[in-house]
Amino acid sequence: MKSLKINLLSLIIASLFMTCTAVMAQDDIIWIGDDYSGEIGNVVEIEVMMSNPRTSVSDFSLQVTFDRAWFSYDSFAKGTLTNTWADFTVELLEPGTISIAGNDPFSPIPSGSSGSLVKLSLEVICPDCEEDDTTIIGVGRFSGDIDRFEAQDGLFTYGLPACLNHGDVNLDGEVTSTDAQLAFFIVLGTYSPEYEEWCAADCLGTGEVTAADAQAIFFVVLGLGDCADSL
Ligand SMILES: [Ca+2]
Ligand SMILES: [Ca+2]
Repeated sequence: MKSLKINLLSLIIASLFMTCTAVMAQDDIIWIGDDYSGEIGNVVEIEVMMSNPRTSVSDFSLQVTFDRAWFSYDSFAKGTLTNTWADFTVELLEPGTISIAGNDPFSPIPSGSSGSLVKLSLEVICPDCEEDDTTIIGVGRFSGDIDRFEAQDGLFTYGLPACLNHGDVNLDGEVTSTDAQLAFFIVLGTYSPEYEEWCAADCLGTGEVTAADAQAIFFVVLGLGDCADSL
């Protein structure tokens, strides 16, 4: 009986220890949102993401770097974490280096948040890139509240852009009954879609276009559902 108690006690201590180390293992980190891909002429939206379990952020600056032979900077949009910030600047310091800075003492990003700081649109410009060539999109030079955050770079692969399952089959910027109809034509084989159109028609993101996708797009039109990706 005594040994059972000791065993139980050591089990509890061990599980407490594991819980503590699991909590401690969560670091404040800023990273390039995804593995991206695209071809010449594509405009790719790069997201700079942040997870800050420990540190509240009301003031930061950072730099995003990329190969100037691959991309030219197009435009930016604020991220989900910064969209209410009035003081927010994005500046192309030189080709391949973008500086991003923001502060808002009145609406800090509370610790425990996770989301995007900024979205950068970069146009793929490299004429000599070949399928599956890769390049790094870097993030760093952190200062302000994020100066001790970890950084994690992103990878860009030259090739077909990401397959987005958003339901806008004719790629006109909105989901309407026309898109549902086009999806049906794809199912019936009476319309041969381009890559992006096919991806859009696979509203449910299952890897094939079926009548269920056309129906799902109708539900989006009626406001009764969503596709796998938002438009
Ligand atoms: Ca459409
Ligand atoms: Ca599908």
